[in-house]
Amino acid sequence: MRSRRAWLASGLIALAGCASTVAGDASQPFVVGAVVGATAAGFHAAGYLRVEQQGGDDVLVAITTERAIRVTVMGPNVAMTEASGASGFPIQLPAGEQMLFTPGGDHIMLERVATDLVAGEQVELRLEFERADDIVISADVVAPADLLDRAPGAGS
Ligand SMILES: [Cu+2]
Repeated sequence: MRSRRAWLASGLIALAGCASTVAGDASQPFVVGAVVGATAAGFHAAGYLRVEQQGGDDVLVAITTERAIRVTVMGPNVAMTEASGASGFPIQLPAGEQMLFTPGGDHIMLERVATDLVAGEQVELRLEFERADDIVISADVVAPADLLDRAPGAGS
């Protein structure tokens, strides 16, 4: 019997497929299950997603959004601190691999969001690659208590 987490993950994959501009194009990266934690204006919002690369080697150059000053990468595998001013980008995306931003691991931070991010709404994120076309996705804003269930993880 499939776990609730697995069921949720498959639902998220379907949603991400609708939101991605390049879904189904095997030569392009695509994004699965993007969520952002509900956050009050002025604070940093954590974001989680999985980027899969079925094409050749590429580089994730940046993630941007109109809802925050900038988007950075944080976590145990990122050689930076918030104080260093570095963004954590660019990130290598080798052919056939995936990049997982997950709770407890590396994640993205939407720095000082301009207005409240309210659970139930969506935030547009633009992923910029060295080779592939930009991908624009709509990440679901999720209450903090629901993030572990909704975010992509190693088990989903
Ligand atoms: Cu963070």
